[in-house]
Amino acid sequence: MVRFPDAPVFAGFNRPMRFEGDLYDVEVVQGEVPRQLDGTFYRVQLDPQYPAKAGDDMPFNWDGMVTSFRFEDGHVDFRSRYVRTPRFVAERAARRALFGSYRNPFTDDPSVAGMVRGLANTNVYFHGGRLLAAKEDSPPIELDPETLDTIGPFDWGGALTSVTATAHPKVDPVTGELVFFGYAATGEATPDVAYYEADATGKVVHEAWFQVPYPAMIHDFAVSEHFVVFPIIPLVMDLDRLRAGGAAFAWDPEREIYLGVLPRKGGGDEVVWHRASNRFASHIMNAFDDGRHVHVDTPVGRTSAFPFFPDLSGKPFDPLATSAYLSRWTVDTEGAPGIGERRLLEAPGEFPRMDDRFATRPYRFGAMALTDVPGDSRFGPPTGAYRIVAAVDPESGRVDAYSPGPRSTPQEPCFVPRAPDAPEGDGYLLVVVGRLDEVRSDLVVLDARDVAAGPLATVALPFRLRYGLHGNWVDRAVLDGRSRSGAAPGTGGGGR
Ligand code: V55
Ligand code: FE
Repeated sequence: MVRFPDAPVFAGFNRPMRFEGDLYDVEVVQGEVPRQLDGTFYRVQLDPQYPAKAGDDMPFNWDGMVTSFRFEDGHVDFRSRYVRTPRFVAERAARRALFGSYRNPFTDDPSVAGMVRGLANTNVYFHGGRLLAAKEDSPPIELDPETLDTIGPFDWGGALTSVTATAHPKVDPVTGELVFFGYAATGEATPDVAYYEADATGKVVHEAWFQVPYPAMIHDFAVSEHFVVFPIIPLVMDLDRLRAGGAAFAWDPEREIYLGVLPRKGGGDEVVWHRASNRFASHIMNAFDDGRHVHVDTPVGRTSAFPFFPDLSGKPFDPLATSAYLSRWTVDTEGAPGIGERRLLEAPGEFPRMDDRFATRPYRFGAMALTDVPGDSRFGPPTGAYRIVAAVDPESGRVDAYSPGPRSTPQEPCFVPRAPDAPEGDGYLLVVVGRLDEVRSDLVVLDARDVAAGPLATVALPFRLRYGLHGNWVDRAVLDGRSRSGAAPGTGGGGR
């Protein structure tokens, strides 16, 4: 028998859905879906199959459900499927949770000791002809791009020597290479990191190992033309705490942050650590370099954005203190050690994305979910929740914003170019929007060049989607194998 605890995390709009389905030709209730959109938008959402074995459950510990929106000739077909991770399959057979707390193997049922704990719940990306659903504690799971059926764990033909692989790999759009890494690479709370590059076909061509100043969550990283940058932010991981059944990560407000910088395809002994005082960052919008200075653009906040990880100082969680502002970190690889920081935007937000055809290079277009645009009278007072979608220019600080309404929740925007050779930022933003009062979700299509004008089309699902993390667009030509990427000549496509 399944019964979820009577807790806010499982109530109302957040009630587990656990439903897989197909909806052909979803109703378009407003506007017209641009016919140029020819391909599939994949994303992943969090949906627990069973109530957790441990009482202290949290969203990052829920099963990954991949959704696809297939665009063709102004029509959109929807599909959703759970990723059949080894963990999902074992729990389904047992008809109950066998795995315990988030990232804590010491809380598991003895019957699953040693099993891969991955949930494939953080990102879904396409590279080398494969669709991969990923979580940073395990190897990705390959899916059939058409049916979303699970093919199985993917380890780059045995080349993945780390027990983990990031959910935020980057594609170099010029070479088509996938740049990725695993942290806690030899087990939870270990200081080991493995860095890899795979060529456009998915063959691993580079591997380097190094150790971090202290074990921490390395949720995302930065890749430029000539450098790779690993941010060490003090969401610390500790083996003793894990053994005692405690939280996998805790926020340490005392600890400094580090950026580990090494040349692309450099060896583990080439990492140089740059330090700055305590602050929080999670996702990277983009990075670029001039051969000497590396610039990393990321929303920076004063403290951890995650209420479910304890603060080592004992301070209670303060949602207003978490506001993050897109900022530029600069490291001079030939000068003095240290990290320069400059704020790029005055509007707080997260889920930074870009036009992936310009990833790793200088760029002028980003997209984000915002909690506020100070001074914009169209939006009411901030609530701390994401309620605004925006296209932004990291150079000028220009914000082109649209709010789907105070009772609507936009998820991460995904950019799609209007055509393979369209100028940077000329295209569409695809955004899943939750309608809290209608208990339903829409997929909204915005003009990336005029976001404030509101949706070009609203694709209305007659049911709600779950809280989702990340996703990517894949052009039809790439899915059909006619092109390595539909994004631009010579690009890898698929993005992070
Ligand atoms: C995040 C999400 C995760 C995770 C670690 O920042 C970090 C997001 C959905 O799982 O395991
Ligand atoms: Fe993420």
